[in-house]
Amino acid sequence: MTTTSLRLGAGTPLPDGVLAPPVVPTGVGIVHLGWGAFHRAHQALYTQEAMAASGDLSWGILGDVERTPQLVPALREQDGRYTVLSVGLEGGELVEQATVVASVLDVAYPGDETPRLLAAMAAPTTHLITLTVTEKGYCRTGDGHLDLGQAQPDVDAFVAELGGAGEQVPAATAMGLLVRGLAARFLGEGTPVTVLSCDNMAHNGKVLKRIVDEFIAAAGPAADAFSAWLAASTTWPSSMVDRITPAVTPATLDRVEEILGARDEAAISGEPFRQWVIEDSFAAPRPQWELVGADLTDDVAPWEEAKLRMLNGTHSLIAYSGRLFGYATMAEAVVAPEIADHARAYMFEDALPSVTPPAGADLPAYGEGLLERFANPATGHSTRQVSTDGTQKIPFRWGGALQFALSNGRVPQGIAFGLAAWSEFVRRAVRDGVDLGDPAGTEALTAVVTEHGNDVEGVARGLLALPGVLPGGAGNHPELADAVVAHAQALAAASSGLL
Ligand code: CS2
Repeated sequence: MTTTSLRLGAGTPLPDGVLAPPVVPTGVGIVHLGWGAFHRAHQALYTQEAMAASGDLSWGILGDVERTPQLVPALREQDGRYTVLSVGLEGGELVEQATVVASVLDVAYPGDETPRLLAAMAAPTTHLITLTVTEKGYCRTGDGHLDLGQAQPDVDAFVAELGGAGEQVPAATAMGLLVRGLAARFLGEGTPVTVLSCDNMAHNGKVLKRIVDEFIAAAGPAADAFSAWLAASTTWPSSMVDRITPAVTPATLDRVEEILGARDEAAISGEPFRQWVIEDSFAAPRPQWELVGADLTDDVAPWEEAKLRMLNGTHSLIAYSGRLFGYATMAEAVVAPEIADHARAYMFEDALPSVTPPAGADLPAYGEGLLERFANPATGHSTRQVSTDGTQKIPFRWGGALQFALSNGRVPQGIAFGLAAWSEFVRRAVRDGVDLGDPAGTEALTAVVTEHGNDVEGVARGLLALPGVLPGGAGNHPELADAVVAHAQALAAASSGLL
């Protein structure tokens, strides 16, 4: 590791080969909720490039940092600059490209900066509120409705703020922060705004709007005028986002430091590939992302389906089975003899046939391309990272393909293997006291394993029956359940550990 006292900032000279920010925004046009690694490697980069391509510099980003407050002082010290390191392989050679990004003007932690975030969402110069708060940030109960247990303090603050009596207490949830920001906008100049979900969920815009509607309903008649404004002045497009972005490790930061000759505490790395398909339904101006490769379309659903079922669904299968067989990285696990055939069976026999092909897409080629991307060892993408939040991810990843197969009289063996790998992962994690990485599901998952102990079949059947994981009764389908149990028993016989 190199050590240098130099810190990345606006004035840092950048070595040859590092791409410097082509432009610097003149003001905040976007408030982004859930400012994390994925946003930094994806939307913030598209936005920088769109500003450069269009010459419209009004699209600076203010990021709400939900989970990593230490990044707030770090980014400020760096004048908002950070590095995206693209890592790929070409002809077996590592190819790296460092790009310094300047589209993020500032970040704020809602713990103590809720008033600032609310004011930014209310500002007429803000035209877009975007989100990557992850599936669990949508604050839903197992049956998909707003979890008032979590959201009630924000509902109370929302009612108080609408009545002009609020103290702008810290937001308890991302959903609360969003609705309270919209309320501040309504109470201010009330100019139209687009709310764009960039989370990995089917119909993410609709899911978000439904939760927001439930939040507003919980406030009762006090929110009637606000609701009317919302209906007239906001849109909620869906979008599909894609770029494999591994969690930052000390090694990532050290490598970026070597390349830059300066320390960057907010650096991240990602694969070279990226894709963004956005429903073209905006209530207000937006950056010209289409100039830099984003696809603005009337119908985003086919791409959402293809990506979630083929990419993310296969990812989850590889991650859970990878951890059972001791593979730390996705690249090792996807080609492992115990896993590769099951991943292909899932991808090509279960997921692909269930997808409505997006216009112009070649789905078999898309699937092969995904497997190649997963096998890129340069990213270091870990099975542990992808195995998190199973109860939140499984419904969107496996649910649709499962329903499709069962309604066609077929038991999907790839999905059955994936569910079995998840079940064995859960059983062994609880048995060994390993973190499930699924805060929203931990209580229910632990209860199933506690009830069935080391009984592989009992745990599998218990998990399949959990509400909210599999769509409408699919978990009780007798042949599916038998197939999952058979795979779980085979997995238990083949390996007993857990990485
Ligand atoms: C992954 C995704 O962690 C996960 O669950 O499946 O984050 C995946 O890498 C991205 O969706 C790729 O765009």
